[in-house]
Amino acid sequence: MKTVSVIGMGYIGLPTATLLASKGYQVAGMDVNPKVVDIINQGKIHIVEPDLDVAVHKAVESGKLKAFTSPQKADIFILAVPTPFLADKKPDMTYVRKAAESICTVLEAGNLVILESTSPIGATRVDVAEIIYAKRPELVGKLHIAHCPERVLPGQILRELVENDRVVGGVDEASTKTAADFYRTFVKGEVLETTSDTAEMAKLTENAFRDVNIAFANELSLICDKLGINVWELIRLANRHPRVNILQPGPGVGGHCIAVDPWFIVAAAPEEAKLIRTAREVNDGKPHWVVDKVMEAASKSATKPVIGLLGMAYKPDVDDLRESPSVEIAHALKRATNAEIIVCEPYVDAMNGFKLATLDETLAQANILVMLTDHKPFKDITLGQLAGKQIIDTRGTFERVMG
Ligand code: SAJ
Repeated sequence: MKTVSVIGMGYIGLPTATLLASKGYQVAGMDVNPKVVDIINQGKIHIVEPDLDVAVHKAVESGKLKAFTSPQKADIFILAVPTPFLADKKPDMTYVRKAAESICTVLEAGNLVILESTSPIGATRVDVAEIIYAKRPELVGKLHIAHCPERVLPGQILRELVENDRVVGGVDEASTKTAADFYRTFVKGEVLETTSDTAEMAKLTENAFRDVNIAFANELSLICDKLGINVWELIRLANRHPRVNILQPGPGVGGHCIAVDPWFIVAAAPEEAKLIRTAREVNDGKPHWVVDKVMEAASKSATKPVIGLLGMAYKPDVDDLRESPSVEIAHALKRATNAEIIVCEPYVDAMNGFKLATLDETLAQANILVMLTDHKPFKDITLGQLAGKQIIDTRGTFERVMG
């Protein structure tokens, strides 16, 4: 059985390393953060993802997964580091380049290097292959280098890692084949072969597709608000058409993927990517619209307004606050009003700038209640608990309660 070194022990790297360990690979997980390495080596996890704690515990206990702060020799290297964007919305490839550089000291002829991070077109050739070959010119033609974008949905990572189809694209045909064969050893879905450029674009396209569709729902929510139409009922009805499937409006689009990746397409083809850019702008505009609605409610409040914000994570039942529209709304409200703001986020212990309240405290104190992230515990809120409050429901959660 081959050895695998996974660089980056985050939301993708850690579950991937764990899955590979469970399939019998000897896996070294590498992370620059010594605290993360410590936690993993204790068989524990530093992120929230269903069932991951048990799987990591098992993998570490079996001796198949061990974490390190420096890269270890292996047959296969998987780079799973973040690719955020810069202030000008252009991709920031610093982490990928650093990860590629970091493995140069341990690479050997015959190794397979896979970039899993969502990346702009050309990154596998330029930010991985060129970087490695500049440092290790004697390895030119002796490595296999490919892109296989991760496609898993946070909250369902362990299942989707195995079940989803994968797109694999090498910098040359031999790389494509070698990388695809590796994925076939642990993926139940189909492994589809292409070039590294097309694999990069495929991943960006998937997320841009979802972003455009969410933007459609968000735009509808603004239109319906203006026209006095219940957008949730409208979408339910329109979706009864056999070829219509509208997504759900929300407070905006968050996370480190869908709110980021479409910009990589815009950066690559700014003239052509009109719809993709507009969708980003529509979704980025939604939190401001929510803030305006809350301010309007506060101005109408008969008593001193106390604003209760429910859910800070970027989507239901995860603990991830990155690029979360709810967090943006909380900070914007703090800047815009002197009214008391109560923040409830059951999945995290602390949040910058706010003291977190329990759901009971929030329901007891707030007279303006804003549903931002519809976590499971919020779905049990009853009509009685909403009585006498102004409600701003960005997710349609209270529709069921209020009818
Ligand atoms: N959202 C809505 N309305 C919807 C669906 C989602 O407002 O109807 C919002 C969510 O609340 C959240 C954001 O969109 O703020 C994104 O959530 P998501 O569940 O759509 O997606 P992510 O960001 O958690 O994961 C996406 C997935 N991509 C696609 O579904 C095309 C996942 O498969 C990718 O692997 C992941 O991005 C990634 O890492 O790129």
